[in-house]
Amino acid sequence: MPKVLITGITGQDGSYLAEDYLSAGWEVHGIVRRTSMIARPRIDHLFMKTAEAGSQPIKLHYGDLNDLSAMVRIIDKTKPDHIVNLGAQSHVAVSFEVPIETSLVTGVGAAALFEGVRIVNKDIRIYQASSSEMFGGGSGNTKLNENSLFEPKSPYAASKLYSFHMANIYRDSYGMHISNGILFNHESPRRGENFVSRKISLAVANIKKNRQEKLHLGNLEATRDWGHARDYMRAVRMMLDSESPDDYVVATGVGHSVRDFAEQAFGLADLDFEKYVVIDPALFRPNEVHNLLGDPSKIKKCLGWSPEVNFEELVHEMVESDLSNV
Ligand code: NAP
Ligand code: G4F
Repeated sequence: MPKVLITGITGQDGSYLAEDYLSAGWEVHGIVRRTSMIARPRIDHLFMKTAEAGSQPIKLHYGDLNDLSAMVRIIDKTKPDHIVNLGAQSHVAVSFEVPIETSLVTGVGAAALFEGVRIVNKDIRIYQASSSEMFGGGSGNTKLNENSLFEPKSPYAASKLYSFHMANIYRDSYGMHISNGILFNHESPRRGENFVSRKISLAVANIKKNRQEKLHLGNLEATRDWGHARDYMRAVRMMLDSESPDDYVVATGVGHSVRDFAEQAFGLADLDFEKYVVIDPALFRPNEVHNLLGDPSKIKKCLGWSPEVNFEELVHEMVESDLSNV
């Protein structure tokens, strides 16, 4: 049975990717941090409650991306065919508060993983979760592609750019199969609650059920190219399955503002967003990425990927999910 090792398996993307690999018949290994709470709500459903622990097709291992010895131990023990590096301090605004931690986990942590693979077995295929944040944004209609200039605007983006370059350096220097997916924003009902899409869908549900009065937001005019996380994790597997490693932009090619997202989400619950949204200066970032719009032509042409869920369907799924869960 082929094996995959996923860092960041407890996150939004890790949960979809684990499902995808399991349904394809792979054995799934995940790296988790020790936390005081054992609950891992995004992946709990993947464990068969009645099975013996040893016979589970999914297994978790304690480790931290900053601990090279743990990485080497886990890679050596699990002997994976693929490694997917999703682990990161992934929140842009938070990275201004904890820039050093972000650099260590999101930047150096990735390098530690590549080095661990080089030490144990250079033939393991690796996916590195790079980000459209590395571009620092374009003007409203500029579609960013693999050749666009990188101008990182946050500690998060700079850390991702470092790991992007390290992935390329390991690929070129040692012939390793490492691909960078330059993914634009992707969301789902499993999105972390402090990213703007989920913050909005959750607020809509809470306001509808009289549990919240107002929604505080920052910059409503920022635009993003929002897709669905499940579609984007399908792209990740395509990169890993491809014979030659490469770098690919993954995006829908359609942009919307935060205002558009809020307007549509509130509208789905028959609420007028103007009545509930409060602009809070504290939520503006020290250095904003105003527009992110991607050009996925390369991955469409080379790997045959295209997104299946559009913006309207995405917002609908998130709002419906929060309405039924709140
Ligand atoms: P997420 O929900 O924030 O998940 C991040 C994961 O990283 C969690 O499982 C987290 O574990 C783990 N992690 C954090 N610090 C770690 C450490 N020191 N050692 C090991 N694991 C650690 O992020 P996501 O949205 O799924 O995104 C997945 C990856 O894609 C991230 O690298 C992100 O930067 C990148 N990315 C995301 C998007 C997007 O729009 N979602 C776009 C481009 C790139 P805990 O559960 O213990 O916190
Ligand atoms: O949802 P966001 O926090 O996502 P952001 O900063 O675009 O980053 C996400 O996508 C990146 C890919 O492009 C990933 F690499 C990264 O890991 C993460 O997944 O913010 C989106 C926009 C920003 O312009 C922000 O200023 O929404 C604006 N915004 C307005 N009010 C807000 C809020 N963002 C958040 N989180 N919270 C607000 O209240």
